[in-house]
Amino acid sequence: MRQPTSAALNLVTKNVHLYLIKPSQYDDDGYVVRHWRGVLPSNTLACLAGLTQDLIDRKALGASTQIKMHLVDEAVERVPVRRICRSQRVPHTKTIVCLVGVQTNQFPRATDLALQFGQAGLTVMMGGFHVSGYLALRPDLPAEIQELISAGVTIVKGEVEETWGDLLRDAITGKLKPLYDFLSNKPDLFDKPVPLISKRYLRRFVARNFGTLDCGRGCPFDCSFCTVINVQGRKMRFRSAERIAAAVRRNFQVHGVTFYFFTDDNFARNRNWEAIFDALSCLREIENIPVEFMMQVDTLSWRIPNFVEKAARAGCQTVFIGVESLNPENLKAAGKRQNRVDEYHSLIEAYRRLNISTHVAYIIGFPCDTPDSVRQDIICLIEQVRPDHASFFMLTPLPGSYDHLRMLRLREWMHPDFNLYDSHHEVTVHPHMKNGLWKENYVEAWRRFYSLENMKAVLRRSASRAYWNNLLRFLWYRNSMETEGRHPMMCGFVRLKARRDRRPGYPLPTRWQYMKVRARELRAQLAASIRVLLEMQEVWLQTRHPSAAEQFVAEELHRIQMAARGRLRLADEQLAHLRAKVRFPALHVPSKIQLLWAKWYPLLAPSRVYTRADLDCFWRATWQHWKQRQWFRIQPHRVAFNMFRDAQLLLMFFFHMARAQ
Ligand code: B12
Ligand code: SF4
Repeated sequence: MRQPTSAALNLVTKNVHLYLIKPSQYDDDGYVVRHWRGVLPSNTLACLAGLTQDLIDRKALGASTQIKMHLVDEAVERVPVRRICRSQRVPHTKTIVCLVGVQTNQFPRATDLALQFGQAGLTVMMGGFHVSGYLALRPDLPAEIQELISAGVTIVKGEVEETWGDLLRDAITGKLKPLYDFLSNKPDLFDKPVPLISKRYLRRFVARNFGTLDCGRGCPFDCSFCTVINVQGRKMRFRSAERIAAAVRRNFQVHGVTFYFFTDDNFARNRNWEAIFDALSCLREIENIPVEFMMQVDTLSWRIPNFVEKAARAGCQTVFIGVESLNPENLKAAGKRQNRVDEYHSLIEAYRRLNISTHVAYIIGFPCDTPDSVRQDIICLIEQVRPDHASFFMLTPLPGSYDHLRMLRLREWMHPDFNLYDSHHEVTVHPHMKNGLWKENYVEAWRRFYSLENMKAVLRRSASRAYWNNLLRFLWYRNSMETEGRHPMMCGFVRLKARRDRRPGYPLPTRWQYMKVRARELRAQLAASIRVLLEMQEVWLQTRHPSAAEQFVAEELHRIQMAARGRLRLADEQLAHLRAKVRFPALHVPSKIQLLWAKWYPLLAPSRVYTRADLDCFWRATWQHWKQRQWFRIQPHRVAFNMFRDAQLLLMFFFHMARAQ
């Protein structure tokens, strides 16, 4: 990396506000998508924050240049456009805005932001997979990119671990070029600064102990729908195990982070996997740092000697696997030759045996898919392959993938609006699923997989370590689909909208119009969220694993009942509890009176409730009476009683959920 050369410029610019902004996407009504709480923090933000902090610590941009870094993730907070534009008005201050990690579906929003900042005279740069992939396979400059460059926005192609300092120096001195191309110069990651966790940023997410880290980049395979190979390359690069372990240790001690999403596209092909797993195992076993993680792997990973065993020992909680399709013809067409459909079940079992949850990625819309074949394949996925979770995607020709290049060359129709390239919209014409049938089948796949029956089946076969992890993911996924109809990976909790954050070209509603629509939406979303919560509570009641003491009491009761030839007296039940007390001293032994009451009032023994069906039935009937104005049929004492029971069950649900975290 070049050393600081421009001492003179520091006399002019003393303070630099560096805004790293991860843009969001517009929804189908043109509003910016934002949530009160997100689920997955952005790794690109963390990566660039790590690189910047390293420059600051080393004073690599000159001793007198003060860099103030601001992280803004538009998925969970509003971009303070006016404040950012004003920040440069202070003398000797420069504001640099970086639109980071811009994916194709975020490109239209990123463009609108870039143009606003550019008009205010700020220095603006944009990077990420869209620009890198779009320009990787095309010799020409597409019109959208040309427009940005003409507006003074600098476009950065490729990864910047070795060039971030140079870029910032050019930005501070006003010498930025219109386009930087680092694609052919991929950085070695081994000893580069690791992604930096920010506590302030994590506060905007559901789980504050959640961090991200990319332990390596690249993938040796050849899938035609994937952009990774054309941007990060086929040659695997990786970080040192010692640096990863040091970051995990520090993040635990300073921020309490214990769970990671290792964002590598294919951890199994990271040549350093064994050293990384060993280092994590040491942290867990010797330093008592309870680190856990999820990672992405390929379908052959389970065959790598010791891989699954070492992953489990290192704290792997979930693997995300690209099975993509159950139809071998589809896999062949997509160049995914490494996937063997007949081995999928063994693959899932290999991980499940060691209590690692399995989450498969499944694409709908390959050339051989038809409505019938998709339906059959999803049933087969649920009944025979039996993964714990599935994420469905609509096949999308992402710029930077061979699919996109082929369609461009053949001049096939692709939707001109990149905002829709989120694998959740139809952006091409499918030969066998026209007129909305493709989306219908895609939505049906989600519904079928996340049906109450399948969720219960998954939870019943989950080991207790994986149980709450699986249940919470179900809650997140169902909530995303039922409340907003959005892809869970692009959704958080409680949708927020700002009246003015609307896509250019959409009318700006008056305050009154906006409030009316929002009130309706919020009411519908609240109702959907409550429905999902109650459904998940029922799933939990029907599948929850009894504690060791509960199990013991049940077995004792059964034994006594058998001995008494089917007659069970209250005294027998108390005897079972007393025996359990000998083995589990902390167990509360109910008195005879309590047991008697508990027989009639589940209220006094909520742990014996295994369904909320009677409650649901009562509330449905009460609601009917209310609607038909038959108020005399509503019994206030029963309403109060059942409200109390409901509150008690809900508390118990939350209590168990919190205890599992
Ligand atoms: C992790 C991940 C996610 C996570 C994101 C959360 C997280 N924890 O980060 C989740 C699961 C939510 C996700 C969701 C989706 N993802 Co995703 N995801 C990834 C993945 C595997 C890793 C991202 C990452 O951390 N990369 C490492 C960072 C450091 O790389 P980077 O972003 O490219 O940044 C480097 C450079 O580009 C550069 N840079 C970036 N920005 C800037 C800015 C400036 C100014 C400069 C100078 C440099 C610069 O510097 C960085 C360091 O070198 C990538 C694949 C990949 N290998 O990157 C896919 C990927 C980004 N995802 C992709 C897609 C399509 C999606 C979804 C649409 C799929 C879906 N329907 O769910 C959604 C969209 C979500 C959204 N709206 O953001 C595509 C994007 C392709 C495209 N052209 O848009 C990718 C490339 C995967 C693929 N197979 O093609 N994803
Ligand atoms: S295995 Fe995954 S990361 Fe690798 S090329 Fe295929 S889709 Fe992309």
